[in-house]
Amino acid sequence: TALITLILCLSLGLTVVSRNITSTFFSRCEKFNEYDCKKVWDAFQQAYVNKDPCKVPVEAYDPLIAAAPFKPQCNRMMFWSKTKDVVHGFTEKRDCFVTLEDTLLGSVLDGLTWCGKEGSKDTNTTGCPGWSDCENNTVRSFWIRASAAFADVACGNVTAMLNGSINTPFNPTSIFASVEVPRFIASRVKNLNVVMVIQKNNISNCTDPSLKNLRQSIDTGITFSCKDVSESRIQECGSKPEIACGACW
Ligand code: AVW
Repeated sequence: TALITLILCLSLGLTVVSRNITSTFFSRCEKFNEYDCKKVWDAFQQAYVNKDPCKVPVEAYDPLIAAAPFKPQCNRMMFWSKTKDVVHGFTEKRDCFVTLEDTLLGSVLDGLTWCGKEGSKDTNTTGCPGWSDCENNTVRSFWIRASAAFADVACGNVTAMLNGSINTPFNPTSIFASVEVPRFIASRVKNLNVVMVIQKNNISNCTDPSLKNLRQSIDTGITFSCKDVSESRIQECGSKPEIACGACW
């Protein structure tokens, strides 16, 4: 009985440590019908379990991406930088655009923290390295890998929401600038349409010099446009289904 008690306690301990992320992962995953969530969970775990949380390279997630590939959704793909809340506030209400966080992998891991530990089978959700604590950290490598795969399937008219309330709306260190934009290729992507989100106290807009850098860094053959759109207009379009997607801005 001592042995059985020990085994019970150990498995209970393991369950408590990873229960939250496991149940969140599965309950979010099961909303998507066309994937085998157990297979996706196993591919997810192999990326970081039993590893130093600062030694998980971007490539560690290749098998996860292969287990849940992104489907191209031409003319509906939405990228963003420093506009997470306004973008998702909109995509939640209207079926006009698809962001990474609306896909299976993006949605199951959105807002979560996870990491493993050398010599352990556990998934921890506390005590994990922060975004900038080390280069190859478990969570950051996932978002870089997933963003790259999402950008790889971009096609047709691509939209990006940038933030007019910061100094450099197109920041070279962002995932959008460093991982996604370089993957837009003219043979797949026709236009890159920037929606500059303008709030009351905006300090930049489509005339910002950083947008010139964006225009210059995109593949030749992809046309570029930028439109200043007030945050309230985006919210209005989110709450009024009678406004057609193409008439939002
Ligand atoms: P972002 P990106 N600490 O708004 O262009 C913790 O800067 O980079 O936009 N988490 C962080 C940090 C940090 N210092 N920096 C970034 N993050 C996480 C995927 C955090 O979750 C989509 F397809 C934040 O909400 C977009 O087109 C998120 O990264 C593109 O990448 C985005 O940071 C947005 O990346």
